[in-house]
Amino acid sequence: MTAPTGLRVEHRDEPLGITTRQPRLSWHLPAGSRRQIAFQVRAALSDSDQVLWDTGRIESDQSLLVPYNGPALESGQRVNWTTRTWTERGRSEWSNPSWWEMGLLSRDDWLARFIEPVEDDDIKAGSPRPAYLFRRSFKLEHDFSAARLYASAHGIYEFFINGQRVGDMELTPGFTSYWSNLHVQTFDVTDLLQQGDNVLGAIVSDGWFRGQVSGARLTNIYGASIALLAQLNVYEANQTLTRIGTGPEWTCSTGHISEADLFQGQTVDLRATLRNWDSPMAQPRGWLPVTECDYDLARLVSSPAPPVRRVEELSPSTVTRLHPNRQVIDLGQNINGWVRLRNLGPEGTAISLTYGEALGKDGDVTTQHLMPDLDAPRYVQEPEFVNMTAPFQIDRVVSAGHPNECFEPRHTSHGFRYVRVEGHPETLTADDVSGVVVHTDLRRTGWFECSDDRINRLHEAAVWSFRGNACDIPTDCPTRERAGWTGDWQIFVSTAAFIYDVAGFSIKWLQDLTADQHDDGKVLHCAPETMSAEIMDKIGAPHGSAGWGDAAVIVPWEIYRAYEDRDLLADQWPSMAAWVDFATRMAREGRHESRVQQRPVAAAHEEFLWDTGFHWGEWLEPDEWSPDTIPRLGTADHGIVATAYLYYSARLLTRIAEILGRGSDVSRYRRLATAVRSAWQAEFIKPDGTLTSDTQASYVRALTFNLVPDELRPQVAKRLVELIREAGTHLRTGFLATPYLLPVLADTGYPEVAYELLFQDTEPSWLTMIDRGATTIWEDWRGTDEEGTPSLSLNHYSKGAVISFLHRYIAGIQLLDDGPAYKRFRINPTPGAGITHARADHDSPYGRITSAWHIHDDQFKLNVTVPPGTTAEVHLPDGARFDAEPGNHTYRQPHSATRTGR
Ligand code: RAM
Repeated sequence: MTAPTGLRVEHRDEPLGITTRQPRLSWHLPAGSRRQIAFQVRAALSDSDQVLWDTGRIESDQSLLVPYNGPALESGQRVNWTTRTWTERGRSEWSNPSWWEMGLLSRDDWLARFIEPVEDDDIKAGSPRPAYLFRRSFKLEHDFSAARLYASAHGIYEFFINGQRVGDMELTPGFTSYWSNLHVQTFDVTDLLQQGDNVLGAIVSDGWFRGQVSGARLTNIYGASIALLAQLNVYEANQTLTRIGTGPEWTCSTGHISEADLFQGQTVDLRATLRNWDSPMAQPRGWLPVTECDYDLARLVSSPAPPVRRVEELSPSTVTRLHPNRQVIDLGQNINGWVRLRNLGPEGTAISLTYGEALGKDGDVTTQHLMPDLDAPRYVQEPEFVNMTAPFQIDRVVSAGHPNECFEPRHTSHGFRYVRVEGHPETLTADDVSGVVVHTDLRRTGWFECSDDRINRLHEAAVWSFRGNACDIPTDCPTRERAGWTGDWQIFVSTAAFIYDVAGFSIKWLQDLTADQHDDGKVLHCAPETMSAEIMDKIGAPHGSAGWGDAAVIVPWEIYRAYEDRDLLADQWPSMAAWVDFATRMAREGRHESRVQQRPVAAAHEEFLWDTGFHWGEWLEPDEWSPDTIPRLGTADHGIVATAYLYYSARLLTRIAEILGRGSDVSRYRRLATAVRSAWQAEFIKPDGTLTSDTQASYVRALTFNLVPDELRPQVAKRLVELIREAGTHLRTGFLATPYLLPVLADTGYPEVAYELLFQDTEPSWLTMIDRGATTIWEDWRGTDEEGTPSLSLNHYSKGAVISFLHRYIAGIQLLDDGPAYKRFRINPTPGAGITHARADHDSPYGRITSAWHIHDDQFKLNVTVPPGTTAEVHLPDGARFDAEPGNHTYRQPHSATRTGR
């Protein structure tokens, strides 16, 4: 019989250098089997034949995240492992072996010390700054069998050994809350070294550590100096370990990169390239000593997420010469990354590249809409904000005139579809330039396709928006702010989990959210923190907003649902409980001005009403944005939103406490949730089912979070539909409610209204974006007006959460709360709007799920694939229900039997 497949360690495909001491192992059941009855895992150190750990036969259906429980592992140990299972078909073969390798686990493993360049104070203060080259030569006396490089930096590093680039990761070590977690990358460099003379070289630039971050373009937020940390471990044939670490033997110089900043761009003079600086031939002169620094090594860990890579290259769809000195490249797709330019003209040609998402009326690249549209005088006078409106996303290169010369700025990144090229004597062709797509190298896990091309393009745009905003952290946009806005990821995470494996990516981000959380439980607007409490106070938008801070609860919960990572819930428990306790205290201790006016003596339920503090509220409903939006939000009463989130998070916490077996917390948060729900009802819902805030978003939230008494649900849903009709069958939701809008309509018996909104193509709507040529999702409903004038960012994924309706309702693959990782799921397709076929595939942790339907000659035919180890309940549009075991199934019904509506 066949064997288990798809062996994985933690949530990683390449578990090299992990620092998790008890890595968790997962596998897929043998093809064709239904249920795992027992398993056995066997592990051995790679350099020994002896079994290190053998579980023996364990009666269990667990095939996901089974913790390694053998003898403690040491730094650098490599483990080979295999598994076999017992299913209803008997015992399987052993799987093909897989492996993992431990990283450096303790500070004692580090001989290396951080090194910094010697810099003047004015360089430390200013930005952008040059990238630095570091090098060290050394001799390997003996033959060797293996070598690993462990590296990290304050800044962004690229490593070279004997003139060759090490690995294919980009923007390493990535973005984390650096003083709490600093990631170390591990590289197998056995093939790059030689017996005899060798050189280690690194290029280090500002990156997120001290370069510009956030919409305010703040610099030096983690420190004023960049630093490099690296250690080469070479295992000689006789097992002796030679270690070469960064330290006083290293030297440093500036080189061809005179400026490098993630926002600003990169400036390179290829004539200044130091030839062979990283190869053993050269003996460079004039290199300077480095400063050794004793920074904390205890925060060094491996990343739970996959690395950032160059994942794809796009050829330009057009190159237009606007006038002799200026041409515009159109990639045909808005992306995050950079260009690779292979034709740099004759020696001394100075080329500049300006990256943008839109063209102005003149056909030239415009970036005006990417400048923060705030009440400028108010902010710009603050010394921290000087950069806020400076031009950005500009690379500059001067050619050295060498054949095969190439420019690729790997110390910056840009959000763009268009590039303005100035100073190039020739008209560029597709052979000269490509767009390099750069983001976290996530594993694709989901696809959707249907008979309507515009809906398919909407899906594509949402996928690209996510790809454009998954550059080591989930960002709001890859241009103006590039910040890990908590609200945005809270909104999108469950949608992202349909299309990519975002477990490791989210866990990494949550570690930073937690690290930066304040002692009082307050969660910041962004993770990692990019704008301090002082700065947010100055802007008038203090941290701790409902719907944003709730990411602390919602993100772990959604990751648990999609991947069954129970340990994540346990790890995040203190953070999530602290957030809910913070919100509860805020509710108890304060009252909004307007409520004090209206009711001098507080009503009893107000203890559970959260109406103080700063909240973004629903955020960016159609036409909401103006430069004074933030001051207005600062004084508004957001009680109806904040209390709703307090209830939702308290309810999730109750459920999570149950899963974790935290008995007293279960009753505590259940009581809290009940009290908050009653308070919300007492304050915001009228006897006829209308709400005190008569907006679509309020009704959507009330229904989705189950804030409404059962008997009023039909009225509340009816009012939502009325509001939609009053708006000419248009949505009027902003960030928070948009993902729930179509699902809630379908769930309350109005699937046809959901479809009408989905297919609406006058403003505001999703298809307006597609019809106006969007290749990513806009931040504002009016991202581009009728005239083609852009406003705000054109690449914000939040409204793209609508595609979860395509997966969950049109194709109908639904994750059930009591079936994490799709162990139990529902297939419940909702055909409508003349769609004749639809299909979604999802590579769940147990394997591929498919739901594909076709309508032909009044026959509705559904094909379903249920992976081994799971079960599905299949609901047909005529109301029939079936239980489906692992395998492929086909169902048919007359299409005319489809039930729509209430
Ligand atoms: C915007 C960001 C983000 C949003 C916040 C409130 O500036 O782009 O999307 O979450 O504000």
